[in-house]
Amino acid sequence: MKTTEIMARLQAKYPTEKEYLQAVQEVLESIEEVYNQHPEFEKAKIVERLVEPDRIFTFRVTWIDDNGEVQTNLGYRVQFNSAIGPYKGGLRFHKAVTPSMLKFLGFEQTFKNALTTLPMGGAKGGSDFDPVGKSNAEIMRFCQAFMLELWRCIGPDQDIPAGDVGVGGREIGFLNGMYQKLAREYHTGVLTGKGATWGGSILRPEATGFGALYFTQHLLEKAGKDIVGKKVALSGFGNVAWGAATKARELGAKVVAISGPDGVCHIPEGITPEMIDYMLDMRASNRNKVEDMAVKFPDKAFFTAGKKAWSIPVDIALPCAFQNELSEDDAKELVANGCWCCCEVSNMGCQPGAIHYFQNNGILFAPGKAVNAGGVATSGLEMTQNAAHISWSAQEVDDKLHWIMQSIHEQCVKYGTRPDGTVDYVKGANIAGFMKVAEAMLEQGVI
Ligand code: 2IT
Repeated sequence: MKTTEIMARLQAKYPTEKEYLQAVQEVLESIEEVYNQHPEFEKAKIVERLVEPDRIFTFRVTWIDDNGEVQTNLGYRVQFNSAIGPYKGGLRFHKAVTPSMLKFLGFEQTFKNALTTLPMGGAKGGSDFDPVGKSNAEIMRFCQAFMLELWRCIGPDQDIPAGDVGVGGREIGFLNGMYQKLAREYHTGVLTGKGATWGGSILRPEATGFGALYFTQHLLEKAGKDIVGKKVALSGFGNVAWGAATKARELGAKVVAISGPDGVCHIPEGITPEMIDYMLDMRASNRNKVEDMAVKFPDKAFFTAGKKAWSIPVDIALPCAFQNELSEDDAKELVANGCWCCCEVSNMGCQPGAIHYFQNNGILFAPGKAVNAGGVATSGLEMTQNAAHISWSAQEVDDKLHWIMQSIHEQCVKYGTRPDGTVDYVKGANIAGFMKVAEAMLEQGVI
């Protein structure tokens, strides 16, 4: 297998699908050497099969807005790979959603889910529906219209969606309500991220952010460092950033910056529990403005328009918002200001130039598919509880999440340790995820 040859073919076939090509390139570069030591992979054309989704559903979603006007969006579900378990992955509602974006996310999800130790295949879905500025009633009507099509593609042993950008507990509630009505069966396990009173797992809302910080702790420990007292910048103020801020604070770090599409809030004394709670109100308002934090806490948070979280001097950067949100220039600015660690919490949050800059300058770096896997892992734990018709305590879920994040870290170390003893977490995560999926595909024949 030659990465350059496969990429040339994919580029010719999908010339406009930039995010998808970027995600595939990163994985192929990492696995090329190991792959070529396994002639049985080459014979079964594992890579050629693995880079294409199993299938993509595309559907029209029509709904009526608060002015009585008819609106039409596109909906998708990309079922990427089910070699190790049923399709599993989030739904993203964002105006920029395209098949390329969902293909990249489904591809990443396949390897991420393999790292969790749980039997889950990879999928992703969503819509170009823009939640910004929408009322609660509009969100509900859109979710119902979306599920009217999606429900035929999913099922508790087939494909289990969850939230992602623009889809949180409220949206999962509306989606689940419509699913139950259509299916006429109470399938508790068809969506994850459900409410605690109707089958949701305790700690699922916090899990992505908590897991990211547990992973960061292991990474720091391996490098002989400690998180206590360290300054942290994070981007976004959605569910993931909220969980990350909560756990970072609990572990003794100081979150001094959060950002949004409008700019950055500098919080010199560190984020407080009241401010962390307020992040949830900011997200639920659908205004998508981080400036609201500075308006609410004028003596603690200071807003600068048009700047990113990466302009604030910190020790640790945690991108928690969107793909490609951290550029090579941002990486240079962070490092020039003293940053020495970046753990990607968003999926593919760093541009390739940023990752190379971090790695070439001895900055500790770990990729999203390892760092943020605690979210989908806890979705897996929610599925287990649903299947057994039981509900675990917060302690039980947190213990399992801890163990899973430790195990993901160990897999990265196993496959990513360099001759000098440092760890290439990108390579480690990609090889570990790939080996599991590739072996499962091999054993199940050419299908
Ligand atoms: O990117 C992700 O891993 C998620 N959005 C969570 C997926 C899930 O099924 O919980």
